[in-house]
Amino acid sequence: MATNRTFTMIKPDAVGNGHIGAILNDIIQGGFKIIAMKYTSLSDEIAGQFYTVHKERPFYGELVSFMSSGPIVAAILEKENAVEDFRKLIGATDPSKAEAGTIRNKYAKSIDANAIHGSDSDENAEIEGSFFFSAFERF
Ligand code: DGI
Repeated sequence: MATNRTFTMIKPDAVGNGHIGAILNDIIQGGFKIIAMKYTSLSDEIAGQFYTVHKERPFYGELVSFMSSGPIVAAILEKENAVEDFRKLIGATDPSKAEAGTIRNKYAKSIDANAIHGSDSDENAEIEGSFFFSAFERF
């Protein structure tokens, strides 16, 4: 499998609960290399643009206001089979269904505040990474 990239965000709940260090450690121990990273926060407008694919879903408004409720950490990660392996590392969307040892199992409390984002396809990884990082920030 060729080395490729995925995009992640440590969400406001996990940042607020002091889990940035532990989550980055799990990511690095999981074999991912950090290609780009920033600590920032999202306005309602920017969060709405990022999650525009979910615009028609009933939880879109809640999702957007949650994602703009506090600081986040955004990063581009590299590994063989990055998208699929990262989805395994973070676990199911609903933390009560996430396998033991996964990031959502360890650090998330609910389906809406679920600690971390991971791209669901190579195409979205590229779109999401470019949304946050300009070309010269991506090595
Ligand atoms: O790819 P995922 O993040 O695992 O999940 P997704 O693409 O289905 O949904 C994107 C995010 O939307 C998810 O991480 C948390 C939020 N979400 C998903 N389902 C619900 C939800 N938020 C609320 N409030 N209620 C839901 O049922």
